[in-house]
Amino acid sequence: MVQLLATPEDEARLAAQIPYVSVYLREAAPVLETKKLMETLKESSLRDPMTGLNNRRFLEEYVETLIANVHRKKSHLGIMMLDLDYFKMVNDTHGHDAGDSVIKALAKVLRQSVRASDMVIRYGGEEFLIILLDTPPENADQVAEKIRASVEAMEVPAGHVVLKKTISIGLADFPGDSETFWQAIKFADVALYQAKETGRNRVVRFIPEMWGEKAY
Ligand code: GH3
Ligand code: MG
Ligand code: MG
Repeated sequence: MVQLLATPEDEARLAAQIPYVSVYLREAAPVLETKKLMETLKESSLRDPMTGLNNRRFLEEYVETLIANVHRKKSHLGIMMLDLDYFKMVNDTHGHDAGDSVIKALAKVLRQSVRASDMVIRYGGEEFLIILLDTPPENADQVAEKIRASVEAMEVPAGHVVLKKTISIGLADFPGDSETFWQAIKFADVALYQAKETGRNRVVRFIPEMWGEKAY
C-alpha cells in the first residue's frame, strides 16, 4: 500500500505525479513478488515438513555465522546429538504412522525444552541435533538431562495404544572439545554411541578417551 500526502497547495502537483507512481508500482510488483517467492522457497528447503524443524541444510547455511558469533563473544555452544532408542520396534510393531507420531511428538518436546534462540535440527530420520547458544558444559548437562527425562515421561497416542519411548543423548562442547565445529559434532556423535552401548536412555558427555584407537 502506498499513501501519498500533500499540503493543499501541493495537491495539484502531486496529482500530476500519480501516473508515474502507478507505472513504477506496476513494474516493481512482480519483482517484489518473485523475491518473496524465492524467500519462501528457500525457507521451505531449510525445514523438514514433517516436524517443522530445521534440517541439516539449514545448519550448513548458518554455520559460518554461528561460529563467528562464538568467537566474537568468546562463548560456548552446547552440542547435543539425540537418537530414539529401539525406534525400529515402533514401526515394526505399530506401523510407520505410529512411528511418525512419535517423531512429531518428540520434535515438539525438544523445541519446548530449549530457548527460542537455540537450534533444534532434524539431523536424520530419528536423529536430532540441538545446539545450545552461549551455554557452558555444566548448563548443557542440565538441559540434556531435563530433555531425557521429559522424553521418558512423554506419552504418544497412536491408534488404540499409547506409546512411550526414550532417547539417548551425546554431548560435546564447542570450542572446548574441538576448535573445529564439525569435529565437535562428531564428538557428540561418539558420546551418543557410548550412551547406546552403555544401556540407552542416558546422557553421556564426550571425553577425549572416547576418541582413541577404536574406529567409530
Ligand atoms: P537404537 O536404539 O540403536 O537407535 O535402535 P533403533 O531401532 O532406533 O535404530 P535403527 O537405526 O536400527 O532404526 C532407526 C529406524 O528409524 C529405522 C527407520 O526405518 C526409522 N525411521 C527413520 N525415519 C523415520 C520416519 O520419518 N518415520 C518413521 N516412522 N520411521 C523412521
Ligand atoms: Mg535409534
Ligand atoms: Mg538412528
